Formats: sequence, C-alpha cells, structure tokens
Amino acid sequence: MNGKSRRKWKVALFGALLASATAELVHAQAMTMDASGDAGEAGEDAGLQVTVDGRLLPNPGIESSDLSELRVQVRDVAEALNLPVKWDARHHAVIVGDGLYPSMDSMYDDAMGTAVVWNGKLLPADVDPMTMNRAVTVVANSLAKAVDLSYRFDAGLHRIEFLTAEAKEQFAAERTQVENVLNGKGMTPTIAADGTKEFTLTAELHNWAPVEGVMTTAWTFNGQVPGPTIRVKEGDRVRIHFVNKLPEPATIHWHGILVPNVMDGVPGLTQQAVQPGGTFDYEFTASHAGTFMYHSHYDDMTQVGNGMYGAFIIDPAAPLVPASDSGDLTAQTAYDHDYTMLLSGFHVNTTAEEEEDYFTMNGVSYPDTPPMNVKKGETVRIRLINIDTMEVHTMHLHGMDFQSIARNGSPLRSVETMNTVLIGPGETADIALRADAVGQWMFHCHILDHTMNGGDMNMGGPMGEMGGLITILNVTE
Ligand SMILES: [Cu+2]
Repeated sequence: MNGKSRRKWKVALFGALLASATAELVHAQAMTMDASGDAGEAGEDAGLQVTVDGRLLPNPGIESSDLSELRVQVRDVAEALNLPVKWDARHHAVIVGDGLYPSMDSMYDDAMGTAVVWNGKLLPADVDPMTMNRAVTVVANSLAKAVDLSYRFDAGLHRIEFLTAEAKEQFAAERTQVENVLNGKGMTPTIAADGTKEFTLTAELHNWAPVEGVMTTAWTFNGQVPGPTIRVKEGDRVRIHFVNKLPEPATIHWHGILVPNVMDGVPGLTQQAVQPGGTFDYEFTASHAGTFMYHSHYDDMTQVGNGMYGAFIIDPAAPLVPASDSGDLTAQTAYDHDYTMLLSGFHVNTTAEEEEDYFTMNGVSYPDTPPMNVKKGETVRIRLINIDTMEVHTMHLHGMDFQSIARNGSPLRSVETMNTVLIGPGETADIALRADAVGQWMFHCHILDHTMNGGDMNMGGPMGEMGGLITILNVTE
C-alpha cells in the first residue's frame, strides 16, 4: 500500500439509503474513518452524491479529509453503465465487463494490492483501487479519464457527476425532434393509391435526455418523447401501421378521436394486445378538427409514464380565417405560430409511486425547453396536452392575458380571457394570444414543485431552482 493508507477518510454510511427505495441521501450519516476501517468521530457531512448520466448511484462517494481526493465504488459505476462486475479473489481484482484479460498472472504481479480490469484493460495506477468498508473504491476523476467518461464535481450540490458520450449524443440528437413537436410539424405520410395517409409508429425502448447531462431509458414511439406528431386534415382517411418492438405487449389509443370501436386500442376489450414482435394496422377517418393525442393503452403507468404518447392534430377542412386586429381569436383563426406542448415527466431518481423528478414539456425540462420566439403583434396558438399519469397543471403566462379557445378537442362557443389555465390528466386546452408586449415572458406551471429538476432543490442562487415545466415566450420588436 502507498502512503495514502494513513490518510483520514470521511465515509458516508449508507444503511438508511439502501433501505429507502427513493434513494434519498438526506438520511445518510457521515463519519470519519481511516483506510484501515476504524470508525472515527461522526462528522457533519450529509453524503457525497454520485451520478452517472444523472442517475444517482446507490452508495455515496468518499472524500479525503483534506478534500483533495474524491472516491467512488467501482461496482456502482460499472453497474450504472450496464457492465457486469465480478470479484476475482485469486488475483484480488475487480473484473468489469466481458473483455478478455490474457496473462492475468503477469498482469497482476505488476499491480499493487487490488486491481481493476475494465473491458480487458488493467486500469492505470492513478485510479488507485483501494478496499474501503468492504468495497473497492477508485479515484473518481482518474477512473473517468481511464474509461472515457466526462467528469464534473459540482461543489454547490456536493455531487460527483459522470457523463457518458451516449448521453451527450442523445441530447444533441433529440433537439430537432423536440422542436418539431413544439412547432406542430407532423410526420410525412405515405399516400396510398386511394388517398389514405399512412404512418408507421414503432414502439421501442430508447435513450432519452430530459435535460443535458441526465439520461433515462424511455418507452417511446419511433425513439422519441413525445412520439412524432400526426397531423392530418378533417375527413382524411388515416392508416397507422403499429410495430411493437417492446419487451411486453402494447396497443395505441386515439384519445378524443371518434374512431370505430375495433380501432379504439383497448386490449381485452376491442382488440388483442399486440405482442412483442407483432404488428397491428389502425385505420379510421379523422373525425373532427382539434387537438388530440395518441398513447399506449397497456401497462399505462410504465408505458405512458415513460414516454409512449404523442400529439394528433386534425386541421379543419374549412379554410382558416385571418386574424383581424381587434376581433376574437378562435379555433378557426390562421395563427402566425401554432405550438404544441405535451406535459408529462420522468422518474429518474424517484419511484413510479412518487412524483416525477423531471417534469417535461415535449419530453424536456427547463432550461432545455426550446423558447417560443415571436414578433410583436403576431398571433400565437398553444395546444396544451396533459399526458401526465397523475398530475394536474396550472399553466400561467407572464406579461399578457390569453384566450381559451378550445377544450378537449372542441372549440369553445365563447372564448374566455385568462392568465392561468388548469388542465387535468388526459385533457387538452388550446389557448391563443396576440403578442403585444415585448420581453422574455415566462410560461410555466404554477404548481411550484413542477418547476424544479431532481436534486436541484438544495441549490441556491436566483436561477438555480428553475427547471421542469417552464418555457419562455420571447417577444421581439
Ligand atoms: Cu404542474
């Protein structure tokens, strides 16, 4: 062992954490102990969080008493990356991944004490594996460098953050998908000989990043959350070819659209569930103009709760009416901007029974929700769709009133002027406004724990707490 063995270590105990399915660290107590395992006096450290792509690891990190070195359990990091981990007692080594490790004996003769082999490669000496509290720990930033993870220590949150290249790529890849949903841009259909508009929706598990640096496994249509928007005209004949690539059965329900009973997508009632590997063709006529949605109708808390939903917009067959300078805005108005927002969330570090820790507009949380950029005087329609499994939302706009023009797909006979609209799960609300006030105006849910991202509640500072269901209506001259 090297000279570090005499260094004092603060070790956060994690018994309370392991007992808690919520993975909250607030109960974790801290003590100091030296590397030989002797417990010292209790300290005041509430625990050093460790995340991989935003997912909290089961065990806290360990910091040297002079704070110069931060350590993590190698097993936790490997398992978070879905790599198998085993302990090789003969060579006193942690074996991560499935890589080959030829000439083990000569390899380990060179390693002092404990070794870590990661995908067939002996990790370099500065990773410094050390058995502490019956777990093999390694130096966090050295591990990151050795196995190609981005590394950050957030001193304010007291959190070690590892980030994979996949998480960065996913975040970049989904920006266009999110903007297309916001802007109401529908999938391009194939037009059959009889004029039927054909779309394919494939259900599959796919990575998704609700904010930069946080990635979760989502249940998706076509690899995105929300699924791609389907946008057709009133009276159109529509065929949706559904392909199930999930590990469990699924169906699709066309929420609010007046479809034949056999196309309603309720398993065990109107059809057999579509098995993994199976397909089903849904076919119906776009019954009436309005804002609707489609969503899975099988194992709803899992499938809908993790992303299997999308907007279904039916435009009126009659021509839209240009907006006059003073008249009412209605569902028939031709708007300069026509936005769609599906409200939901993800459980990244909370359980399905708890509230989501990342509330999302179109699959992403503030500050990564794209803004609505409009010019002064332009007209704006926002189609709100609440597809959260449990939560109501009270969407509030700063700086301007808006008019409620449609509810649950149907135009309102008289518009109502308001600044906050309440919308329950399964409901839609179309609101409209003239952007007559220049500025950066917040549009957000007024249930205020829906505007925080997981783990950030402790963060100080004027902007630090903002997350979740917030976007900006940016009105320029
Ligand atoms: Cu809310």
